[in-house]
Amino acid sequence: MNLNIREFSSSSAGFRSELESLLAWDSVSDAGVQKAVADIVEQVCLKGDEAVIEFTNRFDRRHVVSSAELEISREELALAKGRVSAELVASLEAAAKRVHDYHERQKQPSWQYQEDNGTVLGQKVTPLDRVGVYVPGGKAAYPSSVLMNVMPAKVAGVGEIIMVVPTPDGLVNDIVLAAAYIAGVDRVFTIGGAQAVAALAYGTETIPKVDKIVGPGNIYVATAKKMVFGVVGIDMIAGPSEILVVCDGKTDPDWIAMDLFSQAEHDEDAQSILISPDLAFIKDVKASMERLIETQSRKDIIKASLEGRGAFIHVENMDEAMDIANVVAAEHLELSIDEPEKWAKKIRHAGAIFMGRHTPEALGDYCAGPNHVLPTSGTARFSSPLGVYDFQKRSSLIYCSPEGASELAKIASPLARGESLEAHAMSAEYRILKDF
Ligand code: HSO
Ligand code: ZN
Repeated sequence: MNLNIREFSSSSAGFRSELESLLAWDSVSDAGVQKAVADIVEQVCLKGDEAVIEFTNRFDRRHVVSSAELEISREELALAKGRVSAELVASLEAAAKRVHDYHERQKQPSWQYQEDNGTVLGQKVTPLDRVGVYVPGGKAAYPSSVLMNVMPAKVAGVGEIIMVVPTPDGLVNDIVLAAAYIAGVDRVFTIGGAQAVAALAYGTETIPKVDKIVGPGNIYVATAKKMVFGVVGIDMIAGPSEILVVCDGKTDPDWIAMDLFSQAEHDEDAQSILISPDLAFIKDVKASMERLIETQSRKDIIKASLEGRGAFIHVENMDEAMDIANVVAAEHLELSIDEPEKWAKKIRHAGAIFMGRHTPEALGDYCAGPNHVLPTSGTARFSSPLGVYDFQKRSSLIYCSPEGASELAKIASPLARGESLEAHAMSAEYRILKDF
């Protein structure tokens, strides 16, 4: 199949603007969607279960009469797991363990230190009480994402994890439920869309109110999450998936072609880019792609993604490749090159860095251990993978000894008076020791 993929070179005059237009992503929020979501959120907030049931029956074509029908028990999750093949269950369990072990290392302890006069200062780390995990239904229902969202919350010690997953026409996805069981989700409700987000944010008679909502979703879910932010915490709002492969031309072109496909197959808006200093290699990869795409069950999505947002970029050398990679700040960066550790030192912006020819993104998506929920659309410049730290919060700790308070009060008093805040000043001054 002929593929019409954008190709350009860093030495061409219009390179910067070409790169800019390649990376441009318009996440326009539709006024119609905003209005519809605002209405759903308001109804759920006002009417609770009644509204949740009404929207669920309408949007998911269900016939729920009582809110009790919305919950899937742990026993039912175990039954769903029993319907999944032993091989797949073993892989889910192995992946869960690896993701768990990786995230264990992210745990941040509380800390404190004591000053000479006895004053103690520190930071106390506390897991969130209750978290909601949104799991999409339909096309983007990924059991691996259940593991990636739930495991860090588990490791953080979150008190209760509530999962919501829509079941259009009442059809449940056994693999998603098996993943929920294995990950240790506490309660599962078969609701989705903006109504599920609103129910988690405000709580209903049946759905417990949570402190933070994480997990991917369609435009309605993303809009609802933005709308309830402030009432609850939310994770990032993810854009389409991206992969940037840097290859020196010495990896099998079929491997690189398939790595690029692995992101492109997610959806038409996904972005796959190859950077190489070897023009002949770029041609080889293109030929591999044109041959291999015929074998792909999702070839229409792959083609649309590659032709819409994919690119081949020819560079002069590896230093230039790294500079461009830092500008792209890709969600996934593959360094399919010699001495990947050396070059990775030059990378400042990427959600995840996959080092070497034997480290395809797909292994990270499922089971290497690091999280696959990563910053997209260049946001790796300022944000990080989903992690244990997203499910922990921090409180400052201050204990003043009498001597310590006296010393601090002498600093605070002039500052308070400088701000014309007399009560502050006096509150501090009361602590000044007379004979100190
Ligand atoms: N690559 C996706 C995650 C995923 N891949 C789930 C397969 N399943 C995140 O960008
Ligand atoms: Zn993926």
